[in-house]
Amino acid sequence: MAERFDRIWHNARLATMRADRPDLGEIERGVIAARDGRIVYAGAASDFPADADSIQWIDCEGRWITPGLVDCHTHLVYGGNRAHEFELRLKGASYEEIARAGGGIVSTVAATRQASEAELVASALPRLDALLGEGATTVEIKSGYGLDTETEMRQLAAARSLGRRRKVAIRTSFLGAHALPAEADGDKDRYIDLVCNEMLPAVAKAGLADAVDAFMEGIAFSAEQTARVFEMARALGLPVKLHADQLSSLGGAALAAKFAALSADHLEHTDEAGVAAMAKAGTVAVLLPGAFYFIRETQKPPVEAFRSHGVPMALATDCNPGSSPLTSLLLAMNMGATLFRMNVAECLAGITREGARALGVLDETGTLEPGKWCDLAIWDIERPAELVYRIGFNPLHRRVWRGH
Ligand code: DI6
Ligand code: FE
Repeated sequence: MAERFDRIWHNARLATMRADRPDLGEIERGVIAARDGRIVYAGAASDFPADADSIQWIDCEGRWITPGLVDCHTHLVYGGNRAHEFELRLKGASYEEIARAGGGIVSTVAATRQASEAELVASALPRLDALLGEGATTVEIKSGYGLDTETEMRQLAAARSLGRRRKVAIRTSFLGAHALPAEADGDKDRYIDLVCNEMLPAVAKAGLADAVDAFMEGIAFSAEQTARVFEMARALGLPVKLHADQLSSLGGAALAAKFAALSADHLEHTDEAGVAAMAKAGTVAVLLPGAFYFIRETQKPPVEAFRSHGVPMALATDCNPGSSPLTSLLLAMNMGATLFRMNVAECLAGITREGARALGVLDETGTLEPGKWCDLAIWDIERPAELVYRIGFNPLHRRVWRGH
């Protein structure tokens, strides 16, 4: 008897992004068949059973299908905005100067503390919709603008709520160790006590976080303080990731690797020893060209070293109000190519397969392979390079999340 599917996309060209195929894992005359939201077949039309039966057949008219896009690093949920700070920067102030003068992250903290969960959801929805409008099907969202237990939990709850309002998988990361709140009176160690002993256990108990992140930086937390947060995350069974080596070289990549972090992110100032440690630990390098561009950083992440050591590279928006007000993964790819000299296959893998790996969900999404969720982006393009090459143009034809 003929095998029965829910939906079949045919007459398509596939960029499967499978890790076991070279480049994009392209298939020129391809078919995708789905049942119960999962991919059952993604391959050549010539190998697909001619008598297959399906509730719906979708003729893709030669369009390209990639995996649904993954934005593996965002701070999408926050109150207020920082357009004013941008104006100050245009007058000459640097990102670090503004942070040290009490602006920066802590000004967003004040606005976030004042916002209700409903207000946080409402202000984040247009940003989420911008990502979805370009084919995103999985989006990570961090806390880190509450810096007290109640507001951190409200931010994470707002992030979870976004996932019920739109057809998208939301992965949350607790980033209590993002900045020092004013009421901590400059005592970073005591604040880290609060993060470890109160915030993290409460967040874990409520099931609000899928991972734990920290900002290890001169203007944020030290290696020792970060390690304390990671020890507690480990005790609670939560994977870790790290904002590492963004503005200075403090050995963040090596520390992330020591804790077998899912990812280390930013990495502009990472040295070769850090890269080697990441390779050994299987930690993904998440590169964030939007932040590099927006704060006019000049030190580039060591892309060539990541390549030669075999460290997987992901790309993400880092969408946040201070250093990367970016809601476009297509533009993140263009920046990855133009600013960091990543090639087309690396850019596309960065917002699909490697983004999924950086979130620990590669067995669920990120490539076109049987068994995974049927998360697709269908594009009106002639060749995949167009997705990377164009600036400010969105050729998305249709987005499919879990088969619909
Ligand atoms: N690194 C960043 O670039 C953002 N957070 C972080 O840890 C900046 C967040 C902000 O300025 O609001
Ligand atoms: Fe970030």
